[in-house]
Amino acid sequence: MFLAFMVGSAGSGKSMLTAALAEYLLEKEQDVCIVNLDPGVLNTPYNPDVDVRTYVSVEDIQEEYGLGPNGALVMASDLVANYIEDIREEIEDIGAEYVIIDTPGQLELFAFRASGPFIVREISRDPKVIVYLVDAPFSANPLNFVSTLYLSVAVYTRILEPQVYVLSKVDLLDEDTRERILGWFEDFDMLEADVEGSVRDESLIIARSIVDGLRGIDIFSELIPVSAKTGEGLPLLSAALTRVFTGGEEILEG
Ligand SMILES: Nc1nc2c(ncn2[C@@H]2O[C@H](COP(=O)(O)OP(=O)(O)OP(=O)(O)O)[C@@H](O)[C@H]2O)c(=O)[nH]1
Ligand SMILES: [Mg+2]
Repeated sequence: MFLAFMVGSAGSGKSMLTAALAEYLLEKEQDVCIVNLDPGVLNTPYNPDVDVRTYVSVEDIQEEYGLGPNGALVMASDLVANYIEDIREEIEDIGAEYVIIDTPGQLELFAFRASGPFIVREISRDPKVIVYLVDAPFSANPLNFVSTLYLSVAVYTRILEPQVYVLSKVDLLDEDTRERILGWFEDFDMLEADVEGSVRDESLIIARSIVDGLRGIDIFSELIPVSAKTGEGLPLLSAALTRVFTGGEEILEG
């Protein structure tokens, strides 16, 4: 069994990508199980095989504890940890080869509270990968791109599983912007130049230092342009996942 967690900032396209990747793998006649770990989601663009909302209800928590929507979401995400054995059993009973896991809308609920890393650790002992979504329209600004990468580093320090980077919603970018963002990921000198160009003089030293900070971090392997809407990039993403899961021994066809 292989587990792929979709992780990214709010609205980065996690749920849509969960649906699109599952559909792609099913078409390739792979066994797929979809898990929804987001207790706050109202409608999912897929039919979850395993759903935390069976165990935890944000509405009930809001009523019972008199919390606002954000407080209730925090509590709900933590409470999911209490049901991790049930969730693990459900996933094991289904016994699919690929388990695609949609995570809570707010990345910080999943990555920065104790419950998220605990859930990732306890959900299975099988190989895992974090699919980190870099929101394409948001990342067209070089400083936003840098902050998204830092966020992914923070996720890595918490979860310590291999990360595959996806430039999500790439259908929303024009060709130039798309190439520029992909170029930044490959070449931090280019990123530095564009960051410097986008800040005022007094922030220049800070801008240089933050890009320099990225140079020492070697978790950035490749950034795969993907659209859940058009299906672009799904074969590349699937091949990248296979490489992680098989330690590079096997490369998926087409
Ligand atoms: N054009 C385009 N829009 C997308 C794509 N993926 C997602 N969207 C849109 O982006 C918005 C957010 O998508 P979701 O999949 O719900 O993102 P999410 O990360 O699950 O969002 P939260 O769980 O609410 O944080 C929706 O309006 C989607 O229709 C894509 O590949 N292309
Ligand atoms: Mg979602």
